[in-house]
Amino acid sequence: MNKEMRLDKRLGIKYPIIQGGMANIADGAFAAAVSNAGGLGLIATGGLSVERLEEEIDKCRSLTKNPFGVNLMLMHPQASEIADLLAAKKVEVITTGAGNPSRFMDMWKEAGSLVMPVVPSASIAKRLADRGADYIIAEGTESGGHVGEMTTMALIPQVVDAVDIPVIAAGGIADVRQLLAAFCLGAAGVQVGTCLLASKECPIHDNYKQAVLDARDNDTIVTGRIAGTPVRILKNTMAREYVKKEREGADKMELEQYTLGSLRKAVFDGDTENGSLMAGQVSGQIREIKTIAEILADLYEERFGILEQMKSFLDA
Ligand code: TUI
Repeated sequence: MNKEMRLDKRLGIKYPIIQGGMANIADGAFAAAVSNAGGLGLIATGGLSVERLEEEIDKCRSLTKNPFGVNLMLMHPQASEIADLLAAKKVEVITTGAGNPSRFMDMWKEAGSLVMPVVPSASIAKRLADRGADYIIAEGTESGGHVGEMTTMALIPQVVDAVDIPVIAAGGIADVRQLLAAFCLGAAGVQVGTCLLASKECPIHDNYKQAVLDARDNDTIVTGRIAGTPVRILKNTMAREYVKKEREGADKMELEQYTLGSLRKAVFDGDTENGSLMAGQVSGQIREIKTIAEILADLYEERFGILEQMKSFLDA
């Protein structure tokens, strides 16, 4: 692979690691903490007004000299206004999720931003690469939050083969083994979210962090697979009720009762039974709270030991 394509080389940052969007969680201070630790921090727009977002961008700029970005959640009711703001503020990196960002891409590129849509399939990746994306972030269904159907293992090589631009792997990556596996699949970098929930700097309620630490491999569930918007969260009372009602054929309005404001309940109130605790399948391998700097170093600096073990594959 062309080295310049690698995320860390392209951006001049320490690690080829980008932080996932994380609505209602990743504010300016958190994104700056990730960027200061050597990754690419992102401010999440989900749950923020345009005015609050502008404040968070200014705050992030005041807290770090390193590159950072903004993730535009395209289901945001003010997505167009936010898109304009990102161009006006000349945000260095723009990632998008939960929809098609085509209508904004020319404007962002003219503003000099690097555009990195998050996608769940090779066909959508190809469409957005042809439209002028700089990187594709291909996200497997192992992720927390809004997910597609494809697993990271099956998705990444197919996206790499479908596009001529570098691909960042997301979904199911929380330690160095998974990071190296993503590079073996052809990725130019990785995106992580769940492992950063268990950081000292993460502003979520302690109950949410504890729930991630307590989770075992099979403790996430996808709500909304039938009703429309699939979202992976930790199993709790709300999730079980939701999926039960969904199976019984409840309509969207009835289901919304369970989800309305539920992410905020988890993040701010620490309500682990009725809140929506978005988290990925890697929750089961996360055992302790660390600093962001420790999490990123553990993800990357340990790679030599694993590669040493892999050398047996080079033997005749
Ligand atoms: O967007 C995410 N993850 C998210 S967004 C979010 S906030 C939210 N909360 C409740 C309900 C819905 C959203 C929490 N987690 N990941 C990236 C992602 N993008 N996953 C799937 C997609 C996606 C889906 C369809 C991207 C493009 C797309 O294109 C559709 C089209 O027609 O082009």
